[in-house]
Amino acid sequence: MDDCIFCKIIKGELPSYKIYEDKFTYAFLDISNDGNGHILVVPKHHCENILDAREEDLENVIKTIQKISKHLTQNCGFDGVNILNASGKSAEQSVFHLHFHILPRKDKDGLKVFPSLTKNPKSLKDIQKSLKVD
Ligand code: DGP
Repeated sequence: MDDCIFCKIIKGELPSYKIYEDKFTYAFLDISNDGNGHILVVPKHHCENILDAREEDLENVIKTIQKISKHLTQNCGFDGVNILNASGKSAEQSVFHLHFHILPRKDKDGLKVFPSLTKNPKSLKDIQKSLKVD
């Protein structure tokens, strides 16, 4: 995609701090420079988000996420990772090239990665009824 910033980063037309690359995926530091090393993992094949991604791209991306996560925990002194994705404007996606955020975590690092959500007044049974995949 000509006007996609992540496509430009993948092609080297825009600079990035590369963490990992293979034939199908690219991982680089998020420009926000927050947390303890905020990494983005993207497929090289352009798609907007999880809703239009090809299965093969999802497979390749999740494999890269695991590879980097193992590296972070086995070689870089981290104890765990958070994996986050926003798909769609309503989900606060801001760059429309599929990407997963990896946030390396240490025990008691004090990072607040998950927002605390308001309680849903509906019962779990009612929610199941409206959301279940048949
Ligand atoms: P999201 O809100 O989930 O769509 O995340 C988009 C992320 O992309 C956001 O954390 C900031 C990051 N980002 C935006 N533009 C650039 C850029 O030009 N370079 C890098 N490295 N990251 C970017």
